[in-house]
Amino acid sequence: MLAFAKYSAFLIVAAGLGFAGTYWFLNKSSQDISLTNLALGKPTLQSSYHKRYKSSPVDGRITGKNSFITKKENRPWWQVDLQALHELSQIKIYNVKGKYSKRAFSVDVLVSQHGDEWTTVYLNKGVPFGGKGMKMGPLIVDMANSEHRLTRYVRLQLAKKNMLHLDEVMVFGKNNRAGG
Ligand SMILES: [Ca+2]
Repeated sequence: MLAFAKYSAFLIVAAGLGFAGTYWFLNKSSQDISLTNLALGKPTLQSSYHKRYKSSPVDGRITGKNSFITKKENRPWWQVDLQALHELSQIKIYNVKGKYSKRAFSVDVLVSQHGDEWTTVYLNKGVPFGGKGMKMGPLIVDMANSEHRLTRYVRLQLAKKNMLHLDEVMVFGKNNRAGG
């Protein structure tokens, strides 16, 4: 009886360690995938330049200030080239602090595999969002369940005539080093 009890206890501990190990492994692998900011340091382009900034919206530094700004025009846009096809999980858009933050509320998100044909994957439709030092957090666009998550280019475009300016844009996903 004592031997059986010891054996049972051993099985329970072993199963517990097994579960903990599996949880740690799964958790670690999902973090590795979703926490890679694929936009970091990648080439960007925008529809026009109102002013040039030394800071960049893809340098990983969130300041609450503008890091790019277009001229006032119809449907201005900004885009980043991830330089290969990647499976995206999430796009995080940090607005600038102050009254001009509302300009970005009409932002749409478009994606393209080759930079020629674009598919709209998200319409923000005027919903307020913030960023560093603001009550509201950044705009988070879920891409993990999008049928268009495999992409190379990500474009942000206003639905209206205005100036497009933001602080930081992060594009998370599975890093496809082999390219595609
Ligand atoms: Ca920045």
